[in-house]
Amino acid sequence: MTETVTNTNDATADVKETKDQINENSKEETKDTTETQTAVNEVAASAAAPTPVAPKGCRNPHYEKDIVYLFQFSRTPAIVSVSPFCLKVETWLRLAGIKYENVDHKMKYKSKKGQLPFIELNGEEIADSTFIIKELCLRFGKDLDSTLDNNQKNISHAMISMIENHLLWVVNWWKIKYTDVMFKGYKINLQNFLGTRFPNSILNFFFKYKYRRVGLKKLKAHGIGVHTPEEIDQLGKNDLKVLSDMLGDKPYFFGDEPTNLDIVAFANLAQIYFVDKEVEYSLRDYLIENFSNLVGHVNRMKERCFPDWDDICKTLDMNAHIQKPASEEKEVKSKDEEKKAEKEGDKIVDDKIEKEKDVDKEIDENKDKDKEKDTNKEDSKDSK
Ligand SMILES: N[C@@H](CCC(=O)N[C@@H](CS)C(=O)NCC(=O)O)C(=O)O
Repeated sequence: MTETVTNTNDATADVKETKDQINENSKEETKDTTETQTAVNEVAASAAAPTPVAPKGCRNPHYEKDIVYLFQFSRTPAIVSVSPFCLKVETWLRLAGIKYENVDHKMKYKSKKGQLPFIELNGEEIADSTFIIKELCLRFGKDLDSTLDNNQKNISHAMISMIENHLLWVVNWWKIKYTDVMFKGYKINLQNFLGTRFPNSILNFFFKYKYRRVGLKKLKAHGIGVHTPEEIDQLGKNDLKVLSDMLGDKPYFFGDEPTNLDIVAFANLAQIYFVDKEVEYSLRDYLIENFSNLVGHVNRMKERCFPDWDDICKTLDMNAHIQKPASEEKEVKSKDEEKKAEKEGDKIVDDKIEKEKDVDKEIDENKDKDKEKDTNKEDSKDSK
């Protein structure tokens, strides 16, 4: 990251020196003053330009002007973001061609609204995917819906509402209800996800406990949580059918170019489609078997917006889109090796736990057998 906060003292000294030099020269010769004055003005202007002072609470004080700093979740080997809202913002940034950096905070921060994603732009926090996109659209003049007529805009609004307030909750229900399966489905390694060296078995236990406890309450509050699994599954299938019908055989929902609706649809369908095939997920199977146009859409968006998708999932690099100096490349490679070692370490711990469980089971069984023998002895004594 480039340091943008310039040293004002040095700059002021430079200006003073330049001015003194020019004054000296002007005493001797008065010609070329206009040219020289322009140079002075330029240097003075650069020194007088206000040094960006990070506002209080800014998480990334060494920001570069007009670069969007995105705070989201860590990568996983199956999907670049397990949050449809975060994936929506990153996809939008890429499609709009706006310079951005992900802040690799390992879930340390949340917005003032208590959620992810949020961004910082010139030191200012903007939270919530919809408000982020609205603000960036205004500030950078990049409206991806600019070609839509009023009717299309209304349809887009209604469809986005359906996806984010209904389909997303069908998927959230699955993520919360089957946390273990979800972890496997996205190949989440909590050590890497949270950036800690605590053993995964302990992290899994606490994270799942908290995630489930909070999640189940949210599902109830939303309303989806009161239905049976079969009913929820059907609700999801209904939404997929609507999306598939609306898309038809067009490459994108409103024609040849993607708009905000394509971004939201992609960010949410990806959560279903990229669940690892090793894991059972009926909605994913239904999507693949029945809606080949939606599958085509997900892949089209992935290729267009994330040509580095596979690379990201392999390296878990938050900023694969940014060219790195050679020294950092090496660091990424050694991090890869570290991750591999961590994985192997986890397997050893998991195997050990399994073995310990077997030993415990054997001890319990032996205890039961001993008890049985003792009771039999007692019984035979009594009968004698
Ligand atoms: N309306 C928000 C929703 C964001 C949201 O629900 N984020 C979730 C992750 S997908 C989150 O941060 N959850 C943590 C929490 O609510 O405590 C948006 O569009 O950004």
